Amino acid sequence: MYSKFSKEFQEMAKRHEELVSRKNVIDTNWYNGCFERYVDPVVTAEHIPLEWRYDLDINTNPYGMERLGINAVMNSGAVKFNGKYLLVCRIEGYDRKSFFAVAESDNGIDNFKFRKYPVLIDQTDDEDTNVYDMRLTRHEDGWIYGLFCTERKDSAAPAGDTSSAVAACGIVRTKDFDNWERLADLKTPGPQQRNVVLHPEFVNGKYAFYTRPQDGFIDAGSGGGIAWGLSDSIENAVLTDEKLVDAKIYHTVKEVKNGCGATPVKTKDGWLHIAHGVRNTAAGLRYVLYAFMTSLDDPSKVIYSPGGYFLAPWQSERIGDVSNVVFSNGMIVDEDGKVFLYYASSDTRMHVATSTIDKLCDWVKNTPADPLTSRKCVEQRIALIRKNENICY
Ligand code: M1P
Repeated sequence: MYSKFSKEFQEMAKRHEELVSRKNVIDTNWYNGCFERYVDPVVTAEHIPLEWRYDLDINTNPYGMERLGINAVMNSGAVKFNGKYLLVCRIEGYDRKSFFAVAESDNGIDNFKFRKYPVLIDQTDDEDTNVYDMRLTRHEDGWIYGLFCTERKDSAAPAGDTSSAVAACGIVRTKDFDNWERLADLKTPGPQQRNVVLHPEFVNGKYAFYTRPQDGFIDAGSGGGIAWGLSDSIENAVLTDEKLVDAKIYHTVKEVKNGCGATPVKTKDGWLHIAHGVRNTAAGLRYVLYAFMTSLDDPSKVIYSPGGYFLAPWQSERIGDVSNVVFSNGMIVDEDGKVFLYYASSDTRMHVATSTIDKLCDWVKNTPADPLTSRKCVEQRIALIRKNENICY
């Protein structure tokens, strides 16, 4: 019999503690000179505290059944807060609803522990059905903002269509990650929005947003790619114009759609972005991460655009609820330039990759652009081989 004080529960609690306290180490089977991967995911469904999943009262749950199970922990925003590496995780219950919870670690690669309760976000007048994928921005106005996707059933869908939804950008802000203030949803010319990111600095005295306008819930369609707009207010944020920044392009890693990932990082060379690109395959959509850099003078202007992907699903990362997906919406940079890139694999679990700002800037500035045809790609590769042949030191 399971109860809070039973031997069975104590054993389960011990196994859980061992999991969440497990040391994580660099995976030596991976090398690309740019970033390190780690042997274990940093947060999974199994990391969720037992008391969030089990009724531990022997009177109401005599068989010790898990009734409020967790299906996945994925797409997490990230920020350094009070010296800790803090994730606002997207947690998905067995009931398919996602919600947010704060997990913190002293070193950013293991021992992530959840705060006592998940985050309870106020509703607006238009109730959200589902919320997910929060990007955290420490803004120069003094607040930490969380921009997330809010999803509601499409009221214009024909009767019998119980799938069509409308996605928009919800906004909350906090100073301590316990108390959250909900602001009005972002209004944009694009009919649907996902993957909206708040730029950390004012631009021309305004709040600046990277958006991803889309025609339908899944289909980015004429949305074109990652866009940019300015708003006078954050409490009632409105973009009257969305200018295309980084277009989706035929026969590239971002052929079907793309979207900003973590809040861009300011470097001496420009604003560093790790975004996701999507292409179609016979097995369904494939999501990879790619990188680009925008100008310090004009953060809506792309100045470096290395070809191909930066990070793709690898080994067991390929398999999950939505296979062949990596997705990132959180990155932390330490004062010494070490980078912690948090990414989810296959909409199932969270990982970290580490690098440095110097390496990422080198990658973005010196990796050649996609030449866009097979012929030009072969020419590019032959040039590399010839260069290697001629090295004589
Ligand atoms: O399933 C893969 C991802 O699909 C969506 O991303 P996008 O808006 O670019 O299509 C999001 O729902 C994301 O949460 C999910 O990981």
